Amino acid sequence: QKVVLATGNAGKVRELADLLERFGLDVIAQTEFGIDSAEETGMTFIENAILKARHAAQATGLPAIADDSGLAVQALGGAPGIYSARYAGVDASDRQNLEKLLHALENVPDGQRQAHFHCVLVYLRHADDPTPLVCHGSWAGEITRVPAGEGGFGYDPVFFVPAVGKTAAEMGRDEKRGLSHRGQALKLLMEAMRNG
Ligand code: ITT
Repeated sequence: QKVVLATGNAGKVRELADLLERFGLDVIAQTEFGIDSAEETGMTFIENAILKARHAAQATGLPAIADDSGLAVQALGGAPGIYSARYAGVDASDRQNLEKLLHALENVPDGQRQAHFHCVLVYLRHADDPTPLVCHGSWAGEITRVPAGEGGFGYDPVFFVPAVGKTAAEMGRDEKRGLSHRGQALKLLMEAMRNG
């Protein structure tokens, strides 16, 4: 079964594609079709994930999986949230977003730096599928004062997981996936797909 992975984010592809392949899907990244990105006009991770999956399904005629995710920081009232990818501006790099976050939290004391990653994965059987599969995972951590680690992507170097004593960027790919918002959403999605 072919499926288009509706993301232009290479970090997401690395964390999703191999398990979906092992699950039995023939995963084709959106970039291989040269599809442009969908406009993310939704107010929720769920809406944006559906918009992205629908856009890719429309453009390819294939079933589509999309990931909308982000970081919600308690001391910032849940920001950057759905705006995580463009926190420091529309064309901001991961590094610029992360620097902006550290700056925003400069005066927030240790003990008040809690945050959650969220990931919503959506599976659309076809562009006008009225009952998409929608799965959510979240991951609790704390924002560090300095980046640490080379793995992962995005905010991983400043996302510290106390129970493990590491940032997400200091974890191996399988270790991160065993704990992360995306790993949990993926597990739920594969269960949902197995059940129809
Ligand atoms: P697509 O829309 O093409 O999938 P995107 O990067 O624009 O790519 P989002 O709009 O979902 O995706 O933004 C998610 C942002 O949240 C992402 O760019 C990261 O900065 C952050 N993020 C999500 N999951 C993360 C993770 O596992 N580790 C670190 N940062 C993450």
